[in-house]
Amino acid sequence: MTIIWGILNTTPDSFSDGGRYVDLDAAVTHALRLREQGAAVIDVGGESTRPGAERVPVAVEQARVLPVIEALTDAGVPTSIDTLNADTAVAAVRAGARIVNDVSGGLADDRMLSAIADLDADVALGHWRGPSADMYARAQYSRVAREVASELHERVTAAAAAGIAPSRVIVDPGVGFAKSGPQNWELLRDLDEIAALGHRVLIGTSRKRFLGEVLGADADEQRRDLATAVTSALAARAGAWAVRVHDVAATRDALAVARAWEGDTHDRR
Ligand code: PMM
Repeated sequence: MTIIWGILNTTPDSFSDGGRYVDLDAAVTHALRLREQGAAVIDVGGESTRPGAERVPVAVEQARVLPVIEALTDAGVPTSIDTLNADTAVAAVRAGARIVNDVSGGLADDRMLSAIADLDADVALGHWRGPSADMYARAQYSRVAREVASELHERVTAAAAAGIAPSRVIVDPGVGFAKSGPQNWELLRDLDEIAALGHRVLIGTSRKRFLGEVLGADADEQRRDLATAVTSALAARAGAWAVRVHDVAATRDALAVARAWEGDTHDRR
């Protein structure tokens, strides 16, 4: 069964829910709501990775995320830490996070993989070709899924060399990271090439630009959430272990429909 990661961005500049959850109480309340709606994990991020985003100082990132992770851990809610920084990953796991979610697959901080090796946490390695500020210049592929799989395989090998057991590794093909709209769709269509790596697969399409491109420039957040629920259900059908979304309730319903399609009509209300 595909699980849901609920997104909690504590950044003032994230493109989709920017600024709303900077306040600790508001962040925790929102996360508890996502949990109630069916999120198995709350993915806490303190630095935006959206295209064009500037880096923030590590101290600022940690001041945003650590109190939220501590509060959610106290409340018994599993969390992951969405970070490019090894120091933040270590501090977040000490605060209770169970998974390090590094969209760069360990490339942004060369201390990341060895730091994770010493932690009691799993790691999600994303496909990445460089910093947000200029990633679209790197969107050159002949067969996108094959190249993403091979570059992810390199990251998994680097993780193993750093001492991270393969069973701890989740892979994420990085929808929207150094990929054009059509390349994102091709990647999703060929998801079996990513699944063939033999690791749990995480997919994040939520509210991303390529959905807006299909729906029309005026598509608001609500319409992108509906589109996200559809892509998440299709990703589930293609074998995704987890989907990372803002609107947990809509995706929970879409996943229930996908399961029923597969013959699982078990009532989970
Ligand atoms: N996308 C974003 C941030 N973190 N993490 C993973 N593992 N996969 C993703 O696709 C991903 C991510 C960017 O989206 P956001 O700014 O809405 O969080």
